Amino acid sequence: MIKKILIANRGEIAVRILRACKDLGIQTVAVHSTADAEAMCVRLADESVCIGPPQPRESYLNIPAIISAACITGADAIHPGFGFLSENATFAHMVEEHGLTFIGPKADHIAMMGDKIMAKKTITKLGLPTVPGSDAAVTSADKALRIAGEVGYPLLIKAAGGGGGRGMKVARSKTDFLEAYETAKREAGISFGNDRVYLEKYLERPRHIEFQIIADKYGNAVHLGERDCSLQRRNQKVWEEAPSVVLSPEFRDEFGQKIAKSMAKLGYVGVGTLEFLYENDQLFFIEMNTRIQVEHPVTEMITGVDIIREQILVADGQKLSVTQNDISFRGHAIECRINSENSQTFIPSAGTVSNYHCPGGPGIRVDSALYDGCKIPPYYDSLIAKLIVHANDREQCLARLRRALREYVIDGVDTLIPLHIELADNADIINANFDIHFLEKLFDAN
Ligand code: MV4
Repeated sequence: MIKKILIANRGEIAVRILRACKDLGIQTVAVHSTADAEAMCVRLADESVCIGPPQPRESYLNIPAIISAACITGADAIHPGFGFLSENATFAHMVEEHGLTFIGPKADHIAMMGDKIMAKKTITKLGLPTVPGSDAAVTSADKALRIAGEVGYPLLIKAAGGGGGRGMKVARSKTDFLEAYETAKREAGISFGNDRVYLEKYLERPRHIEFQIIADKYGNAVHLGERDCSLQRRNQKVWEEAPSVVLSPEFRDEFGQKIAKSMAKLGYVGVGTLEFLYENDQLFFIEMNTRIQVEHPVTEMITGVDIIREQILVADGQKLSVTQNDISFRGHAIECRINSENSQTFIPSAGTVSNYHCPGGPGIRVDSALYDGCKIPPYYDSLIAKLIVHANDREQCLARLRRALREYVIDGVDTLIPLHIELADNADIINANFDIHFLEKLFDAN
């Protein structure tokens, strides 16, 4: 039985994990850099350990410091949150080697899904639809050109070690293929230390739809429906919602169960997200995330399942507390990512929060580590709060969102609140008429 968890993260997700631990009666250890000594999770945790200087490499990515902190405090498990070490298979393996529980999937599954070629191969074998393309790494320019001819243009050259949009090159025709291929391969080698690349048909105007799953060690796996994460800018999601307006309940149930059965067959344990591109009424798998995600709360709001609680319980060898029949989808939820960035320029803004007022009332949830007078250091990701709104339908959800955004006060740093106010009033967003290029086009028009 897990009695004490070390939370190897910071900011709002550290607080979110800590809250799940408290609800379960599990003791908590916060770790922090010198820049985060006064952070909310340090204040709320039972114990805390300083693991190094501000630079992530020396603190939140410092494996020896984190594992030592767990051993010294007598923690039984480590929760990696998202980002940082959350999808590092070596870290997951080392945690287990030290007799600690890694709150995440098996190291082998992290490594498998971290290699985007292997991930696609695995998912194809399980019978799920993937984007048409090469079924393996392309190993020479000659072979690449031949496969490109078969797949057709435009196409994308993606890095096996990439993901999240990093290391992609578009080739619009045979003329620009070879140059794009060589560039992609060279850049992949430099960025990821792995120059294996693969080809995919380039979908021009897709939506980004992802399915949440949870699986236990006993072969039980459930899906919690999908999230529509199409509203993003430069591969950073800005706004996520559930359910997606483009999937029918029948399609969701059938497709979701197919995914859950596939994950059970794979022997996957823990929470996971399968990312798809949606175009012409079809979903095509692109990548799988083996961590808890930033946008998990929208799924929690419409299902009532505490995903982090389940994640901890299945890592501890317990059975899933829910079966597929227990899961239903109620109403609509939207999450706005509140980054400490200028709403027009997206330039990050560090500083001290001089005045803080959080919205509330029916259907409102705020996940953050903010408080009056807290510091926003310049060293880390700019996500400082998530406003999650739930209502009986999308229209009411948008009305509540407008109300909550106008109530929210965060003085002292720039935030994306003004951008979200604009989005919540935008006719195309109100009509759910958008794809992954919506925000870029909106900013070009301004
Ligand atoms: C694609 C694509 C179009 N066609 N693959 C970018 C993030 C990474 N997860 C995969 N990405 C894309 N892959 C094919 N075959 C377009 C994107 C893409 C994108 C995907 C999801 C959300 C936002 C995006 C923004 C730009 C490009």
